Amino acid sequence: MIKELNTQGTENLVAIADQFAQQGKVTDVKAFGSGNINDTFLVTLDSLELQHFVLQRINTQVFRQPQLIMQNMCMFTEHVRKRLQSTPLNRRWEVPRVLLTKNAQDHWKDVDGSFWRAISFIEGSQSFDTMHDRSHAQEIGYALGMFHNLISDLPPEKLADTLEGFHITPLYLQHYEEVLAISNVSKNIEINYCLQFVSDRQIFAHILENAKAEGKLPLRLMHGDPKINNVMFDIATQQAVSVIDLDTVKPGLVHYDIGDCLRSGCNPGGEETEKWENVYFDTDLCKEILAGYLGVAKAFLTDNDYAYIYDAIRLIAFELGLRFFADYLAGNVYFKVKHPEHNLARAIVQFKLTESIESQEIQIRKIIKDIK
Ligand code: GN1
Ligand code: MG
Repeated sequence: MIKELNTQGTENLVAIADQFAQQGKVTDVKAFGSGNINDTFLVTLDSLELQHFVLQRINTQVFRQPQLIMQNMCMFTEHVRKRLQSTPLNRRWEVPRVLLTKNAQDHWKDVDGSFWRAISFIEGSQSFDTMHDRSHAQEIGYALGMFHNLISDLPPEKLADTLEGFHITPLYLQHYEEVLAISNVSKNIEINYCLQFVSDRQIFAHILENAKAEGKLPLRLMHGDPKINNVMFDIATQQAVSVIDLDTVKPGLVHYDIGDCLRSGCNPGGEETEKWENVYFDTDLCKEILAGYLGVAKAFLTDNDYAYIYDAIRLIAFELGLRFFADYLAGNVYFKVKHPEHNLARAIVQFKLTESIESQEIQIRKIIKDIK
């Protein structure tokens, strides 16, 4: 997809960015971040009021109804903005804003049908792909907790489902079985490892969906993708100031988020490492993230919520591995890849991480119990 854009040329990107440039002139557009689905660019303007914004081409193969994303985003950012106005926090916290086109639309459709939208950039902030230290971990937890806290009073049914089946592990398992049945991939040690790994965890894949169906875990609004590099840090204070990447904010379980944040934040080598033998789940970081999270999220969590935190951590690491592996078998059609084996390598990282989580179950459950 990036390749296609390159052939479109920078000139074209500037023209697209210009649709959203209400003030000033676009002086630069460059690729931004490391997203696996959408194409993201940082746009620079020569205006004093607005120096940058984030321009994104939504992957409409994944997000079939991108207008729902914009609708959700406007709805919940407005809710949070009002809440922060009536009850200000005692530290910097920002919510990305949807920027309109010169024709007052929340997106712009290219001649080739591409769906473009613009979001404000959190000035003076940066994000990281791997965890630095314990205080970084606390801040990541705080960010997710604050995110949940600020939408905890918005009824889940107010937001549309922007990505059906997202984080429903049994559906990923079903998809995996389907692609496996028609895949002609030749087996090797790595592939056999993955096949066995998934096959050993068939029943466990249903744990959160069963708890949801039994009414043990309520449907709430969630972020959907609170991985470490979706938390923005103030460059000067090194405090978390925003959670970005809001396309999957929709009804779901907060456990998907807790699991995703921990599987991402407690993997010191990061999800792109190829040193599989070094992958481990860092329980010290886990403790810090949970402390940061509960510091702001305690008020809306029930006993059942705590009971499923360990399972959520294990499940979401496993689920992401399964998603990467299924996409590898399907020919890399969902996640962007840099080489044909990329999704296989990513899957192994998540499975090694899952193994490490499983081998530390007692310690992780104790951390959750002690912190409650
Ligand atoms: C995808 O595109 P990106 O990098 O923000 C994926 C997440 C995964 C993540 C793994 C909509 O997010 O679920 O956890 O890759 N997003 C979607 O890096 O599938
Ligand atoms: Mg994302």
